[in-house]
Amino acid sequence: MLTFFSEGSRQRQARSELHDGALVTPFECPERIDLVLNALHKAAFEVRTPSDYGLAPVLAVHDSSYVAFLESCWQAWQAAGHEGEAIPNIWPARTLRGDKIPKAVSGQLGYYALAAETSITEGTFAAAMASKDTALGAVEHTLATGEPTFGLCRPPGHHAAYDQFGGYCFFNNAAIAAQRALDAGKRRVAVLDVDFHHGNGTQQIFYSRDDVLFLSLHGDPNVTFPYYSGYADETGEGRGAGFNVNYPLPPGTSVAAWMTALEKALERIHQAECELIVVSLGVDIFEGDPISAFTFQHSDFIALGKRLAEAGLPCVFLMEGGYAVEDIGVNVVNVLQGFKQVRG
Ligand code: SP5
Ligand code: ZN
Repeated sequence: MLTFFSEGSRQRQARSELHDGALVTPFECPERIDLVLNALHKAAFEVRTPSDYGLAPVLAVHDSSYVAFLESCWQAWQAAGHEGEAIPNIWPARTLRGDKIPKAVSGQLGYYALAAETSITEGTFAAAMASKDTALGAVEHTLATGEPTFGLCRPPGHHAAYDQFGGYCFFNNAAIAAQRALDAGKRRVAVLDVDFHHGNGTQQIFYSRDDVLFLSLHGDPNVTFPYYSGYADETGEGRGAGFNVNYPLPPGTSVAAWMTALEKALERIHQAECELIVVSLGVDIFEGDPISAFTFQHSDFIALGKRLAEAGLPCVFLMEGGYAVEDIGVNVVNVLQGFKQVRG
């Protein structure tokens, strides 16, 4: 299975993440890339550099003012004389106005952010551009050949909504890839999100559409980030009614119970006659993940890859989360190896 990866992903080198009330070194760190690349090389996977696909595929799912904000934010933040990294500290929360986009960068940050852990820094926009190119390189190859692909996206994407960043995400790589597949002629695409956290951004982007079926298995939002999205009663609206499926699961959920939810998701994908699956592959479902609470062991990732292969559809795997850095390489490779064992 071919992997796509863009070196530009290294340009995000944030120093700070607001975590448990302190600024810490971000869990979503550049070292994640090399640990996955090393494991891929060891397993003899070929890694290819994607083309530059420009901004058009980003603007197909994101707001142009939001994209312009991401591009200019770091410069504006510095010009305003702020010393640290760009981190929001006020939002258009429920009792404030949501219809104003302030002039000051601090006001814009709150408008376009959905969480405060994710700083914007010098290379953030460039890395987000590289990450969506990785996703697009992967989906283009799958569309052209029918072969499965893996896109080693960094930064991840599934928390990024139409006009909001957060949860370490800026551009929604899975949404960009799914939209590209539709534009290339697929009639319906499934985005299957197995990251520990709910893919609120992907859900929001496609919530009123029936051409993308979004399904997510994740930690119960009552007790898990992003808290305000990911409940089972979020099922889509308008034409999209029935095309959004959430499987919130309690912390500590067994792999067997998780796999039962996966069976239901795959059944729904089959029933909806999806023609391609984009897998939002977060390996933060690993038991050793420092910020998550599911119980996957190394070998369970092989079983996951096998089961996805048995679904029989063209498959694009895109990297989302996974922060047990010493283990994320083997966990990713195990999914891909499991898939290969079934589909060659
Ligand atoms: C792509 C992705 O996996 N994003 C995750 C973003 C999570 N951000 C906030 C996490 C807060 C975790 N708090 C748990 C503390 C456990 N000790
Ligand atoms: Zn996650």
